[in-house]
Amino acid sequence: TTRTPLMAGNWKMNLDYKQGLSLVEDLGDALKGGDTDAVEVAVIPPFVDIRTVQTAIDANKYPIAYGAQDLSEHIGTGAYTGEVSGEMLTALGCTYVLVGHSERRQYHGEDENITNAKVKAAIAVGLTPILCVGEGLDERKAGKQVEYTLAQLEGGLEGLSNEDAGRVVIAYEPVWAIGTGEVATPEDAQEVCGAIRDALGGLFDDEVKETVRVLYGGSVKSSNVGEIMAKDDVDGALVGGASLKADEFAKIALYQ
Ligand code: G2H
Repeated sequence: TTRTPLMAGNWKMNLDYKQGLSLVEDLGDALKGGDTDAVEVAVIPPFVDIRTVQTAIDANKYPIAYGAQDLSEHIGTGAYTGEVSGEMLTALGCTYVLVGHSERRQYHGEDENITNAKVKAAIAVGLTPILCVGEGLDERKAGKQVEYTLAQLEGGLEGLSNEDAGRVVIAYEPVWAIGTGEVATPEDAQEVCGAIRDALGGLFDDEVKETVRVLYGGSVKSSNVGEIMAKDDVDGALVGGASLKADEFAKIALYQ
């Protein structure tokens, strides 16, 4: 395919700004000599680390993009205590923003409406949303993983034009495989990632179907990334725990 793989590290609620600085510097070093033209490497730190990460990446010209783990669904400015707007993130040079991660859905009550509003808020300011979708253990046991995941996909992308949909990244993360050490098999990943791509073709035009990157997430590490990336409809990885170690994440990112 012509889709450039995206290897994104979601730091979650880990690393203060000094620790984040060390990690991004170590990652920049670890990526040296690797073929970073063939992949896009991104880090997704906590909000309070982003400025520091930006400064280090700019100063050292590291081949690393970056983004945020969340954004407000409100556009512009306003009395929304605790919220961070998409504009604030673009001002920091962010490329990406996670939307609808299972932890936001589970612990912060983010439903389809909020997720859809956040996707739109991201696109409105030129950020690339990484829309996270995926089933839990109950749906998986019932064989409903495709149906459940596609419903989240459709809800998250509702009302988007072809042009806007073409800019989104989708991350398929089976919730039962997140941070648990359980990994979906490459075949499990391909089944749902392929279904996502087909569904994109039904919801939007063929160009959207062919260009949108579909990532896999859930206990990805250097020892399993190769077989997952070998699947046709997997265009990258969203990595949590294993992205907190520079050498390990560099190995994952340069999986070829
Ligand atoms: C899934 C993933 C990254 P982990 O949440 O978003 O985390 O790799 O720790 O399972």
